[in-house]
Amino acid sequence: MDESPILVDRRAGYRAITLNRPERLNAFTEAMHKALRDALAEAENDGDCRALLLTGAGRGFCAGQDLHDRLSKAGETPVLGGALQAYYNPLVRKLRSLPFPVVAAVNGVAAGAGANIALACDIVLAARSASFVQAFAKIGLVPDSGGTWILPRLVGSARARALALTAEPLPAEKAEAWGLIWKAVDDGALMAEAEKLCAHFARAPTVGLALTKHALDQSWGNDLEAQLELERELQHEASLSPDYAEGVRAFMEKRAPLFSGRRSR
Ligand code: LHQ
Repeated sequence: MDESPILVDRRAGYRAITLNRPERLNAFTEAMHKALRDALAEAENDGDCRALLLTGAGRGFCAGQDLHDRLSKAGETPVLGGALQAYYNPLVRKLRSLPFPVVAAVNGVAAGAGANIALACDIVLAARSASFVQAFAKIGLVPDSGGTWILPRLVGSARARALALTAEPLPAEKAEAWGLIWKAVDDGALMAEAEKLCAHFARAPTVGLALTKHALDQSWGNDLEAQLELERELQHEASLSPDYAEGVRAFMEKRAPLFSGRRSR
């Protein structure tokens, strides 16, 4: 078995990253955080990378923080706050701001920070056998990794509160029905669906998609007036991309567009 805490597979136009500590349901250690941080920076700096697929090895997606690891130790020094500041918060910010779509393929249980890291991705597909658990309440912690922000926005206050306060597992199909995730799919079809989506994004107008991610994220804090103004600015920026020119040309010529994903002319 490969001992690296994450596996990176460079595919045509996208990268697949697999959290790889299956014996611990891919719980996060400091080493795994560092490896993931480096892999995300590399993907971001690679102009040919136009999507990212995030999944887990074995039967789980991610069980959150590894409770045996140094970062989990409670005591006199407030190490947990430090762990969020050093690793979890930058990870969530990075997933939200990567300049291409991030697809989570949740292959099994996603618990604690593992659930909220999945939910920070742009599109979440989950195997029918997977579940989402806000496990924090079972160990006296507060949902982190953006959980208290994203849960009420995705499922509304009543459901967010019950999920966070009870730590009850939410099965994938119910997560789809509640709008927590995009789709629950048959276990055997999960990876093929996620790969198909990433292959689609690898040929998509990446600049426009990156600006779309930004607009949607900003909308939570904006009133309509501010959002209209932002859309005006972003549309101007999108219209300067070579892919906009190609999209219009292809439409006029009644052919499929060939998007380069290039960030400037
Ligand atoms: C684990 C873990 C795990 C270590 C399963 N650690 N070994 C941020 C900042 C700093 C510190 C604190 O935390 C945070 C954010 C957080 O993420 S806090 C939340 C941490 N996560 C949890 O509390 C979840 C703990 N795990 C569970 O509740 C269960 O394992 C779930 C519901 C995920 C899965 O249950 P089962 O399917 O029944 O599997 P299992 O419990 O038998 O686990 C399989 C193995 O994985 C087992 O090891 P073993 O040697 O006994 O076979 C577990 O000990 C290990 N494992 N989660 N977080």
